[in-house]
Amino acid sequence: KILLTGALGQIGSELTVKLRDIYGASNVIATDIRDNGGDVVQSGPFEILDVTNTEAMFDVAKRHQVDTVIHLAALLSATAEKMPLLAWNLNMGGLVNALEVSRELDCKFFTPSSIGAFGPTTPKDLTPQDTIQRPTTMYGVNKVSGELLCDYYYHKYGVDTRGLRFPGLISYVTLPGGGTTDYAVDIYYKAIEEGRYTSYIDKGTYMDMMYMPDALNAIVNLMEADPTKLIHRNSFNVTAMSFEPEQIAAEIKKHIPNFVMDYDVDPSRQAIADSWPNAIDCSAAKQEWGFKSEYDLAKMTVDMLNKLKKTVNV
Ligand code: VAH
Repeated sequence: KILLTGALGQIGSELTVKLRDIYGASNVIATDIRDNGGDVVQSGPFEILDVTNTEAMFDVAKRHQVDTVIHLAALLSATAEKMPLLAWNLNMGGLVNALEVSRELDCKFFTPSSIGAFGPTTPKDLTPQDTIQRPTTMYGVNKVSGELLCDYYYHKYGVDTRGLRFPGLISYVTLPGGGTTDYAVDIYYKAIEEGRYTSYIDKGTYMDMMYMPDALNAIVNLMEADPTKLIHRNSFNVTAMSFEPEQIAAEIKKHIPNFVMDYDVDPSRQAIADSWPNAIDCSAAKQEWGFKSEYDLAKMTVDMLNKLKKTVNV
């Protein structure tokens, strides 16, 4: 049985559905701080859970006798930079609670890290799996601390912790929320709704990205990987593509010829993006558990536009 926190978030909304398809709806207990009445809430067990409430998390985990914890509840980079202390309390308080539940109930554990765990002194191109990690954002501090804490729980208590350093994730199920890479989500919605987009990230700003289906497969494949093959655990570099705003705009123009993009750079989110790598190396993930991605920018754009045309009012 799987306890999933942050089930209504960008990853959680789709991972809950996928895990219920694979392992059976009744085996995936979805939780979040609120109830939005959507299909995550309707399609299987759902509970309101504030991950900073230790007793509440132990209560849910014990009542459902979970053996796996997938901890997704967190504030993303742009929001965390606006409210750094709230981010520290939620991102680290929630993580410690989820790790303590996993230790006491002997659960397998997953939580995502991010390219945000790297900083301005990290090599920016083909960023290695093992390298300098001195992030300059609260989100990055949370992610590096989280990686170290998850490795600690593995080495000290034997908790089977595993993690992925995700690039910007792109999906059509949830609206962009609080991330720096979310321009690459918003651009698709605006291209269909308005035929135009004003990017808050400047041209020439390369960031790693991945389409959500590849991210969900990576989580399942890592969690099902043979633990004896894992040299690393928290957390693996994974990416599918790296692009800058002009490139995603050009790809959209192939399908919406009149699409136009201009820029109104947001200094705060631009500074976050500038501190991150241009493109990371994911050979460790490929070698240790066979990571691969299916979607490049062209294939993702076709799927995103087709799916969004069905959901947003053109
Ligand atoms: C963010 N989408 O922008 C998240 C992610 C690598 C970016 O961590 O904060």
